[in-house]
Amino acid sequence: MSFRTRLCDLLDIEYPVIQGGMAWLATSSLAAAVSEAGGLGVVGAGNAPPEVVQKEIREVKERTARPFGVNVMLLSPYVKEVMEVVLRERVPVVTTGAGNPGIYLPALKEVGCKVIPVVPGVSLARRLERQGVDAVIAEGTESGGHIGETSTMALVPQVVDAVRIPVIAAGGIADGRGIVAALALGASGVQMGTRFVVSKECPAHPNYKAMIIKAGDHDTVVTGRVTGHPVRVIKNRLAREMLRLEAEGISAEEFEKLGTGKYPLAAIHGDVEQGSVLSGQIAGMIKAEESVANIFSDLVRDVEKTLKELALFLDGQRER
Ligand code: TUI
Repeated sequence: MSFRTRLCDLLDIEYPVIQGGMAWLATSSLAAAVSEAGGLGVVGAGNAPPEVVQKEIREVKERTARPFGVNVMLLSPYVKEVMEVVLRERVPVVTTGAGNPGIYLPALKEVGCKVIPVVPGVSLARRLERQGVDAVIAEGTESGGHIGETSTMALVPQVVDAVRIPVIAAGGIADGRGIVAALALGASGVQMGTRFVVSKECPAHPNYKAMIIKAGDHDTVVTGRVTGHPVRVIKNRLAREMLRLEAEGISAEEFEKLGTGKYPLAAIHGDVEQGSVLSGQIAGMIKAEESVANIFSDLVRDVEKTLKELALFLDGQRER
């Protein structure tokens, strides 16, 4: 079965599934596996220095001949240098997060790089379409990490109605039902993060993966609203402490000091109580670590099953 959309043609991929560019977690190993499975693998630059991003890009190129992307986190202190690496390495696709990539667009387009920014709302989507981006990712507040305010269910159809370029739905999607729901909202594809964190090819510490597997539907919280950059994480000792200090009126500067170094502490060193365990609300659905190839075969089977059930419903042969 195939469920090709215009996103597949745009990116030259088999399935309209993009992997989230998670800082520390979206390495060459994960990105190459996703691209090899027929989706778009993405290296997450996060706050990494340009030499590290360059090394990861070269490793992806060694592991797969298929298209891949780099996610540029626009609040990174190295954003300019990372963009230079992306241009030099002729990376086929750039996704961006945590800001407006407008000033980098002319240079990226000049080398033929496809640019797909994350947008938290309609106005930025419209503005970026006018500036020539190739697609947008409408990321709902269900997502892990730095988030906007609007839910995927409300955001995606509003962005779809506002632009003509393909819209990719993100936030709260981890299986075939979620993919079909996104297509029903008018999206041309999905971006998934949390499910790929719990894959064999993702280098997240085993404690990090175990925490997502153990999590239920109510186990994420949003910290850092005081900084203007809210982040969804699994509720652990650090998150509780952060929420308590925020309720007591901690300043943005003090909060940011408290957060420094907390992503790698959990993701790499496995301290999932004192570190930040970034995860989407869909964590409760993820039950086991799997290979990326298995995740893709499961997604494809599940999309087909869901579409068949909907067709039976339409024919009056199934109740809803
Ligand atoms: O970027 C993400 N998720 C992230 S980035 C990250 S590292 C970080 N940690 C703490 C604070 C800030 C960053 C961890 N997780 N997702 C994509 C995303 N982009 N979510 C929200 C946005 C966004 C928000 C505002 C995109 C554009 C935007 O526009 C503001 C403007 O300048 O118009």
